[in-house]
Amino acid sequence: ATQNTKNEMINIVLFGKPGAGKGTQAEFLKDKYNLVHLSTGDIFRFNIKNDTELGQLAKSYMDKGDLVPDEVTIKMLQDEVEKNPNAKGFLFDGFPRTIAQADALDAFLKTKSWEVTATVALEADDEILVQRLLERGKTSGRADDQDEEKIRNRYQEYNEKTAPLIDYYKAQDKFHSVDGIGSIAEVTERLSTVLDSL
Ligand code: B4P
Repeated sequence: ATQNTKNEMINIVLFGKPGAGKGTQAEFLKDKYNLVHLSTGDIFRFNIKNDTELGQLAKSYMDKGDLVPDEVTIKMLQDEVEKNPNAKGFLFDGFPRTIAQADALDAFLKTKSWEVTATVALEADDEILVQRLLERGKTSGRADDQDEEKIRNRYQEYNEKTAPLIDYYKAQDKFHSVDGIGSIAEVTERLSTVLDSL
């Protein structure tokens, strides 16, 4: 396990394909490990709901199932970290999603003498996940969950831009993965086993 020597700061990256359950699991993990939960997807959706400039920009990408540009996402994430000066650690949910975002995160944390402690990935088959998202789309009102074409595009974005992060974190010896299929409680239990070992 990697440790931040300067302090007890624990920074976890929760990783996985669209619909893998990152947001679902983060709700449990943030309380259990006393981490500040930062979901870039949630922050974008909050901005869309409030019709901010950032929200309008993000919406044009998210509605198609495209990733929001790196500069915008990175700046937003850094601002959110700065808003939590007393955090004991962060749970990054849905960020980073590109190598550029991962590099920016490493560089940014380094300015505070922090680092990513570990990345935990939720593993699941595309077909199961597409079904989950279509199911959610019936009630979520999320444009990106509504039709299969947009959902497929999100998987393409994932495969092209996000999947390379697996090797990125493996090279740093920080990559862990757990089976994301099973009940929500079972998956939380598997994630906890990894986090407790850090
Ligand atoms: P996110 O909000 O991160 O959404 P996600 O990948 O769809 O979902 P997540 O994995 O959190 O799944 P959830 O728990 O909700 O991203 C949305 C969009 O925002 C992106 O496509 C992109 O456009 C933009 N964006 C976000 N971050 C970005 C970044 N860093 N850079 C650029 N763009 C970015 O679970 C999904 C469903 O499965 C739910 O309905 C849930 O109830 C169900 N479920 C969960 N666990 C289950 C289980 N164990 N069994 C059965 N069902 C389960």
